[in-house]
Amino acid sequence: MTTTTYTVSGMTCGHCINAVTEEVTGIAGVSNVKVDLASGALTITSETPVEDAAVEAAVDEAGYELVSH
Ligand SMILES: [Cu+2]
Repeated sequence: MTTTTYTVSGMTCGHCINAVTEEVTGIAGVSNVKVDLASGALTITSETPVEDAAVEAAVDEAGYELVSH
């Protein structure tokens, strides 16, 4: 298992957390997704390391922006 933490900007409420969680959970191999609204931290647990581009695309699809990792 691999855990990677990214930072997402633009999230303001529980709906945002759900949207990001749903999209990121859809990435192949991802087993757990945790979002901290206050810090914008997105923590992804996966079987094998996920591609940064896949995470960026998923966050973008949810309507937010990946600012760092
Ligand atoms: Cu929201």
